[in-house]
Amino acid sequence: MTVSLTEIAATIRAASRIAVTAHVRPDGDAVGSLLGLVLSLRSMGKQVTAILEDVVPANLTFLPGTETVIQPDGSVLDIDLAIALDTATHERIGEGVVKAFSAAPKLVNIDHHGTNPGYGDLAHIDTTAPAAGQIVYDLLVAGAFPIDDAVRQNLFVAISTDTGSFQFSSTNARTHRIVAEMLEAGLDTARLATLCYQSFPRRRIDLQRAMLNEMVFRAGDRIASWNLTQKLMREIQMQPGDTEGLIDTMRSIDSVVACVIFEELENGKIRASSRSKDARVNVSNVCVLFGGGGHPMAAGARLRGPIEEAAAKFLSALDDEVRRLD
Ligand SMILES: [Mn+2]
Repeated sequence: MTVSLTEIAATIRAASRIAVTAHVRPDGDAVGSLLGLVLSLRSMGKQVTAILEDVVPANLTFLPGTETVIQPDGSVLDIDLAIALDTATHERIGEGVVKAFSAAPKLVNIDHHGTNPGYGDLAHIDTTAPAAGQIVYDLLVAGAFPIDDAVRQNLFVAISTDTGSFQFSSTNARTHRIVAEMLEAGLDTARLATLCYQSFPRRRIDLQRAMLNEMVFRAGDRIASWNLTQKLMREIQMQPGDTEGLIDTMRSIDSVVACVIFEELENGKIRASSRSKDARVNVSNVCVLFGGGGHPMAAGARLRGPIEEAAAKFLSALDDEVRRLD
């Protein structure tokens, strides 16, 4: 059951000690929607903890407020309200954050993933929103909560990164209206776009070069995939956040309708990160087969290693999905 943003705003207004989190391995939408909400609530005088299981990746540390984000230290937070943003399942907030939230009398779940089961005491799941940041903006409007430049910077980056710079089909009229309001309020969107898309470390380009050399095609060049190994990550000293947007290069190839990056994690598991470019090809359905999920055109799953075996299994299921086009 999805509750209205007005009801969630009232719940937030009634709380004084609040903690906000988002998913593990946070991306632009996770960090941006988290800090957009946190900074607004702090300027209302609320005592707000911003907590993420994993550190904010280096490519996002330009966002105002990142220096105030903490990681769980094993303790349980003394709060009236916990909020999870952009997180499709409760476990995806991370083990440490689950524990930190364990004494919270109420958990609010705000998300845009269709596979979100609606966990928590109050859930607002809007699959028409292209980014959790867009829902947070509408929540701030619904509650008449303060929106200043720092809040706008965070929510703009959340929306921009999750829509692929307003390219993906999930981008809607509301998305552009929100950005228009931000521009009217004086937000420097060009500066933020430069920081997001024109400021890659050389290390990240080395990673991209390896991908271009090593990616493979199948299903008549309609599927592209790449295995990102621990060996390569060590060689180029990869940092969290370096892979963000990398998959879009594969998706940009004309014949490609679906693409996947298989990433070898430190624990030996394989993270499959998949994208589709055709509404008839639903990569979320494929990820669900392996216990994952997400959006129809952007989804992920974790598989057992080794990487070659995980890739073979996933790609064979993806072949079936792409065959829908025949
Ligand atoms: Mn998102």
